[in-house]
Amino acid sequence: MTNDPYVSRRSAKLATMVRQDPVVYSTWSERSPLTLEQVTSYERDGFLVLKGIFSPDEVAGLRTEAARLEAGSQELEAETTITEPGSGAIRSVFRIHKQNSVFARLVADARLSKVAEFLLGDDVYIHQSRLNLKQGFHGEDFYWHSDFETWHVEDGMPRMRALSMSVLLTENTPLNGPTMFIPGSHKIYVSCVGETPDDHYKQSLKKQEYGVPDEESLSQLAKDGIAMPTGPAGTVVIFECNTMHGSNSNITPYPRWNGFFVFNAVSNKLRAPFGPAKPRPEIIAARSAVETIVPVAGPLFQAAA
Ligand code: 6CS
Ligand code: FE
Repeated sequence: MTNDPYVSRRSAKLATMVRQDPVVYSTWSERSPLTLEQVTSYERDGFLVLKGIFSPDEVAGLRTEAARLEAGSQELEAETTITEPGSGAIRSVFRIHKQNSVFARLVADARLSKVAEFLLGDDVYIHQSRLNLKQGFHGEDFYWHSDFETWHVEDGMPRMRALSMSVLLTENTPLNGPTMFIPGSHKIYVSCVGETPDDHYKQSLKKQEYGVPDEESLSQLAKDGIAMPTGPAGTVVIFECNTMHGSNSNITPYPRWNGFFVFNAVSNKLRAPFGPAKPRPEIIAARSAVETIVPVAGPLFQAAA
């Protein structure tokens, strides 16, 4: 009998269970990198929107770098680029913090990393990074899911002590498929049905079909509403690893490019997957190359000499 409190994809029976882990692992003080109101809001809702933490020049620099990558100006590790099942347009570029110096600097930035350290109550490292380039006309949806359910079952992430920071690289409007969150859903774990297929990630990163919550559970979670944060490039949306989220397809001409950077507590490093025996590759889940982040203060881009 497994003593895994977050069993999923093990039976044909659906189940939901109460979260067994704290949401915020530190006690707030005047020295915390967030206000008490922000911490309270994040603990209650499972996500938090930060606007205006980067200067217009920094935002422009991030946007330019994303456009360079999208235009294919940088050679990327082949298997890190995921295309849309329909059009073949680029859907995601994984492990971007290891392939590109601008995003390597971004994840270390104190304005992000120190917030992650506070919320996770530990030193942190990047479990996964990706640019999700939801292109105009061709950007397809990301169906509802809990990231933790996948990272627990397929990557062996022991506990809910991780969070994602989504840095908007183009404006997210109600029209071009922003990420939607179900407030409070992080406090309920939805155990999914179905056996994880071998090499599931080759399919799931294009369109996830296992580890997908059932409609009854989703309807129950969403009974008090769904939130859809929008904002200009440079907005940061922090969301807890178990917050139910998803996004619609983008049939507008306006690209929705977002960077996603997953901070995991170093005390929560990956073990053997709690589902399939074979761990997912390093490009999706850092397992051997785990480097504790050293927060870096100052502007993202050094002023030209
Ligand atoms: O499987 C994963 O790790 C990825 N899948 C989704 C839909 N969100 C988290 C992550 O990018
Ligand atoms: Fe996700």
